[in-house]
Amino acid sequence: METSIQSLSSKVHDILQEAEKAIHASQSLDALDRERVHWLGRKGVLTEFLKGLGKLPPDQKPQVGKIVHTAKEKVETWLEACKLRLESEKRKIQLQQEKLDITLPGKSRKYGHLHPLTRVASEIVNVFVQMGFSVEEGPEIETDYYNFEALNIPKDHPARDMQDTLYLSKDLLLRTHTSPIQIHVMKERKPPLRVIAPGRVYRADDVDVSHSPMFHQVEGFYVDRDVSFAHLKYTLVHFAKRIFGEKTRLRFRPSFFPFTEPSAEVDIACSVCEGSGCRLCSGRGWLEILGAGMIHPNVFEAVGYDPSAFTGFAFGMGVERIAMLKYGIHDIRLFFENDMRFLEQF
Ligand code: 2NM
Repeated sequence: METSIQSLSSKVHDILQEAEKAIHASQSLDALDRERVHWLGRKGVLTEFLKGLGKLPPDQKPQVGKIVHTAKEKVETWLEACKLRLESEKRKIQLQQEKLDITLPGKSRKYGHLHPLTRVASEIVNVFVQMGFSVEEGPEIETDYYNFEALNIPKDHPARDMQDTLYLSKDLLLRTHTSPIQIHVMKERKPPLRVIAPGRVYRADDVDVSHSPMFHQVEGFYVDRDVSFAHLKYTLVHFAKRIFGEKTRLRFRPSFFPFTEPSAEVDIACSVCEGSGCRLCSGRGWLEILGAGMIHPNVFEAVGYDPSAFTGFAFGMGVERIAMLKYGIHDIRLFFENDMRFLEQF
C-alpha cells in the first residue's frame, strides 16, 4: 500500500511539473483558459486522474484525497497568478495604444456671425433706440400712395420714373425707400413720436460698384410740438460720433427733398485726409452719409396732423453706404456675393 501511495505521489508530482510549465508558457488569456480546461476541466487530466481513484480502499481515501486536492490548489494558484500577469500585460498594451497627447490643440469650431450689413444696420438702429426711438418695419410691396403721394412726391417727379421704380402693377410697387413705414406709423398714432425704420428697398438700377437693385435703408423721424432743426442737428451729430468715432466732424449742406423743407445733406470729414482732400473723398475732403430735413407740411396734411401744431425732423441713410465708409469697402457688390473671404473679415 505504501508503494501505491508513493507512486501516486510521484505521478501527481509529474503532472504538476508539466502543468506548471504549460500554464506559465501561456501567451494569452484564451490560451490560459484552455490550460485550465485541460488540467481542471470536467474531462481534465487531474479530474480524470481523480475518477480513476474511486476504487481505492476507504482507509487510503483521505490521504489520496489530500494529495490530489493540494495538487488542484497549486494548479489553481498558478492559473490565477498567470491570469493576473496576462491581464496586466493586456492592459499595458491597451493603455499604450490608447495614449492621448493632451497637449495637441483641440479641434477648432467654426462660429457663424452676422452679415456685415446686418451688423451695421443694428448698430445704427441701436444708437437711435438708446435715444428713445422705437423700431418699426413695414411691407416691401407698397402702393403708389404710401411710397410717393403721401410723401409729397408729385406725379411728374423724376423719382417716379419707370427707370427708378420697380412696378408690380399700375398701383403696386417695390418700395424705393423706407419712408412709407413712417406714413403708416403717423396715420396709426399721434405725436409725440420717435421712430426708426430699417429695411430693404428696391430701385431699377444696373449693378456697379455703388449701385444694387436691392439695398438697405434706415430712416427715422421725430414729431412733437416745437421740434426744431437744432434737435435734428444734435441728434445726427450724436449719431455720427457713435458710428464713426467721437472726433468725427459734420457738415450740413442745403439740399432738396420733396418730403422735407428745409432739407440738408450731411457729410462727415474724410477720415483719411481729415478734410484736405484725398483719393477716398475724390479730393473733396467730405463724405456724404445721409439726407435729412424738417418734415414738409404737406406730409403732415396727408397723415392728418395739424401742420400749425406739430413740427418734426426726418432723415434717411443707406446702410451699404455707411458700412462702406466705416470699413473702407469700395465695391457694394461684395455685400451680396457671399464670398466667405470677404464676409469672414467682419
Ligand atoms: C431722407 C431724407 C430726408 C424722410 C422723411 C420721412 C417722412 F416720412 F417722415 F416724411 N421719412 N424719411 C427723409 C427725409 C428721408 O432720406 C434721404
